[in-house]
Amino acid sequence: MTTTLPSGRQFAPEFLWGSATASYQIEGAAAEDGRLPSIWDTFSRTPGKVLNGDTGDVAVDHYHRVAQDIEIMKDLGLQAYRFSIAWPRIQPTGSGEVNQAGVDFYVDLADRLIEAGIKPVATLYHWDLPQTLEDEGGWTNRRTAELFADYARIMAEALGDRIHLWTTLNEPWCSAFLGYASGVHAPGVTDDEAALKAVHHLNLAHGLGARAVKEVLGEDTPISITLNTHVTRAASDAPQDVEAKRRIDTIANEVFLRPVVEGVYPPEVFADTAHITDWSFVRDGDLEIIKVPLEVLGINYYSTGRVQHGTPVTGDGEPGPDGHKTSSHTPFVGATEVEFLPQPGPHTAMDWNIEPLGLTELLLDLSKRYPELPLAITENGAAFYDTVTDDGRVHDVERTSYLHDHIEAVGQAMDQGADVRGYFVWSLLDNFEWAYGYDRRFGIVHVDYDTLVRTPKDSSRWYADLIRTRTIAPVEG
Ligand code: IFM
Repeated sequence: MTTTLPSGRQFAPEFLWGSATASYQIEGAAAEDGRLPSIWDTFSRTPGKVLNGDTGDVAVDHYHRVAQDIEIMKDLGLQAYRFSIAWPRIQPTGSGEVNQAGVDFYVDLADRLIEAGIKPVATLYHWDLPQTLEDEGGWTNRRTAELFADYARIMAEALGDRIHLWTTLNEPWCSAFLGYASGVHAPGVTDDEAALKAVHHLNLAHGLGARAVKEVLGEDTPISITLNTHVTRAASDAPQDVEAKRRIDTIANEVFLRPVVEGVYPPEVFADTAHITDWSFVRDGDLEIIKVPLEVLGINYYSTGRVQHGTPVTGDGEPGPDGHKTSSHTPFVGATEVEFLPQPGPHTAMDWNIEPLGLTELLLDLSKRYPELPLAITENGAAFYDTVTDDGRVHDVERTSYLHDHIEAVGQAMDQGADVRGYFVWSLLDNFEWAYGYDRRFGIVHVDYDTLVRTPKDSSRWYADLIRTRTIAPVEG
């Protein structure tokens, strides 16, 4: 893939450049220092759930290699590092006593980052729910949201003012719908009503967790949530296709955006899902709790989708045209007559189409809807099957081109008025890519999974230059 958008754009000095990871995907040390299993430990150990039977037991051993990984971040000149905290390290059973060794790990991480001049951006939940809580219903159980607030309070007390930006949840859409509807993610449930309950309890957890952090650290503490807002287009202007897109927008985006930003659920979702649930799990006062002033809205963007009126594509684990693994159940609950269509290429190794201007479109749409709400790209990046070549390097020109074009796409949105504050590459390191195990590599730093040796890829050098010069350089090669 070559670049399709121009080079040369310069970004303002205050624009924040970083990279992102998540606990279960990189830490390893799954049974160390008091950590107990999360739903991903259980899921990945269940035969057939993760490609090649891979697990996060070792991952890339970040737990033991923090110092080395921070040196890499320093070399790249990262200004911020977005990591997630593993709830099962902090409260191994999800409630009650605090595991001090787990807390210490993140306090030490934050201290080392600050010492290295890198701003810590902490996500409280990136999918590793303590298994004990799942045994009691997981996100279908309102108590999980209440316990999340206790956990958030513990971390706020421990980390204090070290954190530049707190993020409550990463991509609650995946937790709810891939976890409880299509079941291709942990805990692997296929029950539409459970998924809708999970939606609400995740939203509630966001509100309760954000409020707990603010109670401890003050009203002005910067809070965010990260959503993987789907950019979906209708295959035609035919009313049925337009309605298909509307259904996806509702269940993929609006069901999180509207409560979090506006304190309401989109009324259409009640009609779309009336055959599944009456939503009586939403209690008086919940929506007021969920709406918390945000410092920024985090956006994760990778590709786009195209839909028409039709039958949802199901299957047995192959990547589907909606960008996710297929299962017997669609993750798009309530979108009963919607068919995702294959997207034209180029594609990444995830089979996701590469469409940088979808990001411009998304940022403009959000900033038009919510002009007072700043945005940050909390994840963007691409998986390819990278290898270290004889010269000891990884010539990942496709990834570099992807980053080049998407960062320019952010710039184009900013030209047209979008208030975007920062950009985080997904991911710093090759890592455990959930149901795809270690097969697909997203890192700008290569990890040899046998030796755990880290090799910065060419894309990381290009990104380091961008951070240093604040200018998008052309991609060579
Ligand atoms: O690896 C994931 C990450 O955990 C959440 N956002 C998408 C990434 C790529 O699939």
